[in-house]
Amino acid sequence: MTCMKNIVVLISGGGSNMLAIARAAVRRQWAEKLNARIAAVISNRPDARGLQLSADLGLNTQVVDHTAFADRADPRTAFDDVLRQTIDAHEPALLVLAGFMHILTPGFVVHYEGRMLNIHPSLLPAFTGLHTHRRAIDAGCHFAGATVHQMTTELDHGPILAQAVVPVLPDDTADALAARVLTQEHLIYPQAIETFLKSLP
Ligand code: NHR
Ligand code: GAR
Repeated sequence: MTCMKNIVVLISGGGSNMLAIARAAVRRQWAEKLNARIAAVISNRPDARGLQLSADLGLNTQVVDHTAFADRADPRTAFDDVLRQTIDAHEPALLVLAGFMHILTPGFVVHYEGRMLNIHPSLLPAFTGLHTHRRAIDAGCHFAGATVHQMTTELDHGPILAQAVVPVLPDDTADALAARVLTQEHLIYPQAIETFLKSLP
């Protein structure tokens, strides 16, 4: 179909959010009801477990390895240029970051502004950046969670589309908290994407 809304998913690791999104696409009939499909899953790490998961689902997978650009004068821009070309070959209506761990340049973000979502494992605006679960425990937070937001050029900022809250338990470890948050991510991210798809022209 010519006007299919293509979704491109960026991953770096386990790919459990990608899997939740792919399952929702089938279960909720995004192709039939929203004219939307996952056109490709792209990883910046060749060893990402999510790549195999994606391939097992029959999804189109690609790798753009950021370490291959290390010797360039401007490695981040060089990587982003190739990543952008790889993504744009799919003419995406929506770009979804799902555990993508590589910071993107402002030029890249501007190119996709208004059609790029991220899930961040904290209750934004608290704990932008990395090691969010360790930091929430160390700060004595009683609650933690995850946030789906539109991306802007400011790291881990942008309009919030969905949040989920989980308790921080006594003697929690960062891993235990991360696992608790992740189960909620799998619920809110597909839902937020579906709502966002419905809002697209
Ligand atoms: N890029 C821009 N420009 N803006 C954002 O808001 C972004 C982004 C790229 C990724 C996801 C983000 C998160 O949800 C994300 C948001 C990676 C880092 C990071 O420091 C920070 C935030 C996020 C993702 N990455 C290191 C880097 O130097 C590498 C860390 C690693 O490989 O383990 O790129 O949390
Ligand atoms: C998720 O918890 C996601 O929120 C987080 O990484 C995990 C990826 O899991 N994202 C970040 O930390 C971004 N910096 P997954 O690969 O199994 O979806």
